[in-house]
Amino acid sequence: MTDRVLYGYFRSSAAYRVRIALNLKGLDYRYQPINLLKGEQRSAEYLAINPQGLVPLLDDDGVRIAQSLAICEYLDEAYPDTPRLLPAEPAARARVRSLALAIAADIHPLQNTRVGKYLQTEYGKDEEGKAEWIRHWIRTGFDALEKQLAESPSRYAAGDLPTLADVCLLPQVFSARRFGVDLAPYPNIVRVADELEHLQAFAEAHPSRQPDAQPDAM
Ligand SMILES: N[C@@H](CCC(=O)N[C@@H](CS)C(=O)NCC(=O)O)C(=O)O
Repeated sequence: MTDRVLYGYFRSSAAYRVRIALNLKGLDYRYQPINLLKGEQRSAEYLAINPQGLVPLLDDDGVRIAQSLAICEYLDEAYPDTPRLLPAEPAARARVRSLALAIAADIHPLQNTRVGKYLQTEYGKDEEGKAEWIRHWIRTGFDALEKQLAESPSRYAAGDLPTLADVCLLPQVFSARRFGVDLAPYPNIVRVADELEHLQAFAEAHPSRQPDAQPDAM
């Protein structure tokens, strides 16, 4: 039997992506919580398996991969008989990657714990200042994403089947709600998120359903 371990944190949106991907593909895994608030991502033990000091990390029977999008693409390539996260046709594939990266590369890094800490220690931002910084970058990214979804509306972010774009979208909407972003200007993003929330693979990956969930920190 394959020994597959996902190192994550219930509220990490990058780990949330990988949980969705594993669920969509029907791949079993063990979940190993890494408490980001306690700094466990920087423990010597964790750095030995992931020098990047971030979650998620997937250990797929000895194949260790950091970075959520690399993990998702690995799963697509290593398990080609499971539902695909990326379409085969080049233009459709590029659109899915483009939407996914707009979230994973351009929005999400600016809301990271270590960025918030740096804003606090080096620039004197308080909790509200940090939250407003995060809301600003989510709104900037969502303004563009909303237009892209409106230009070619479909059931999910990029067609009638969930893809890597959706794997990134729902966790980002979760974060947007958590940080108090007003989603009224983003009807297409909210519509797609509502569709996704009804899919079992997405629902079971929700932060509140993880073993390390802290209900008062949702
Ligand atoms: N680009 C990375 C981002 C990973 C990442 O930023 N993870 C966050 C949680 S969402 C983390 O581990 N933060 C710990 C910290 O900032 O110290 C990916 O997609 O996996």
